[in-house]
Amino acid sequence: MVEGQGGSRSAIAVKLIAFKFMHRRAFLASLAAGSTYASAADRPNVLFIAADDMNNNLGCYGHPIVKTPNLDRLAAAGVRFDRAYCQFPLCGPSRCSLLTGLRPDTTKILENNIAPRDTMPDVVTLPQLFRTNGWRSVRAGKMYHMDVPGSVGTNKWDDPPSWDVALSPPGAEQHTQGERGNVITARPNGWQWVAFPGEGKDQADEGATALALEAIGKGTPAQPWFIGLGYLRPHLPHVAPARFFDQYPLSKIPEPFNPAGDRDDIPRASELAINTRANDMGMTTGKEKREAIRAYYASISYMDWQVGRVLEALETSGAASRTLVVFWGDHGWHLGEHHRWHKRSLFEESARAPLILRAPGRRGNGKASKSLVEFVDIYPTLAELAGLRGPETLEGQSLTPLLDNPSRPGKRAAFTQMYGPKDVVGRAVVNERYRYICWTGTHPGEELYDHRKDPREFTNLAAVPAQAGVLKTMRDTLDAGWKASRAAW
Ligand SMILES: [Ca+2]
Repeated sequence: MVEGQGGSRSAIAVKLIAFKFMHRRAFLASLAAGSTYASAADRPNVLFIAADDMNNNLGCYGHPIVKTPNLDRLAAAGVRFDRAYCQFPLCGPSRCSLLTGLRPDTTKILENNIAPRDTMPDVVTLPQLFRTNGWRSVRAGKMYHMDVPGSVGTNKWDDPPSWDVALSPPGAEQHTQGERGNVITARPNGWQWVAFPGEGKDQADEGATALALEAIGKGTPAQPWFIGLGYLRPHLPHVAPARFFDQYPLSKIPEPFNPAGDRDDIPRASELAINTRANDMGMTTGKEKREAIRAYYASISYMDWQVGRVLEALETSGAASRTLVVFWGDHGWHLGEHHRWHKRSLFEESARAPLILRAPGRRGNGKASKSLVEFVDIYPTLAELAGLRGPETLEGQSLTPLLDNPSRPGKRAAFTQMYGPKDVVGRAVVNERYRYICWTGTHPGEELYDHRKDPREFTNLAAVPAQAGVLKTMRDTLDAGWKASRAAW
């Protein structure tokens, strides 16, 4: 069994850890103004779905192989954001930023295994804003940081004031019985894939779905709900029913492509930041890499299937027409690009992540937006859609103009930052055409990529004399900061 988990897998339903937090802070009332809705029945529910380490390899984002029929349907009924960027490509810092509406420089959470209130005792989180205004707030699975697989089933770095009910379903994770292999031989504990028979009642994501279904079933028009539904997959270990692996014959999975010498122009800091994972995580054969990719894809389809069950229950409940549905990945994930397998990178595959938002009745539903948006924008967007006023200190912008007109220009630039081992500090900015990365600390360096000519970021233009003008513009954009790149609305 997973360390610290205890109990038999068959008894997961009754082994869920429940926490009720009854206290409310009086000061919140002054920060979180009341709803503008005339009656409680007008207030929308929020189904807030996160997937862990989820890059943009979804069918609805145009992936040629990955099958995600349920998320594809959600995207077809909502607005799909094609250029949404996380603020920090690591679970804990990204989630804390998104859930507080504040950037990592403000949250001061730049590493995993820190609870939001460790650095921000008086912060008003997104679910807390809803809770304080009368929504029933439920956490099902991973919302704030949870070390996977090490702390699955615990609430170590949760934020109690965010929730009326908070449950961390335990999961068998890498101990699941089934066909298996190592993604990285040097770290077998959790860095594995498992294709298991049956439906997986011993998986944490199954428990999260069960809780979400229960919470939706308990919903009433008199009290709206906010359900934070956090799936662990496709995060390692890549554990999924065998039938999802079977959707991806190994012969159909291409090996990662990298041109010769690609890494020659990548600064030392970037390689240090992602650590040994820049070296194909020790994988040496094409078969190993294809197996790792297949397992990631299978985990995505498994997560998608779970999402589908919840969306179906929402439809059946009759509440869909008064429910906002959001799907997001906390950051991206490399699958061999630049010989990288992981996050903690400021390349596109790691900094960009999916964001789909379905708000009933919006004119942009069914369309995609190529406008630049940031995850820090999600908080003010949902607050506005629910008629709530968030704290004045929020550092994002409501995206509601894009929900009606997805082709409208968005932000002038999006910002992602990172701190790594060995005093590595990186800041990245993307605009309509270019990505610029500035590394400071003991290993300074710069990167500049032209997405129009080089969308896979193979050629670093920072040292090319003819690009000096672009380089200066991007340096200036980064130095001017996020306030100078806000959308015009
Ligand atoms: Ca290169």
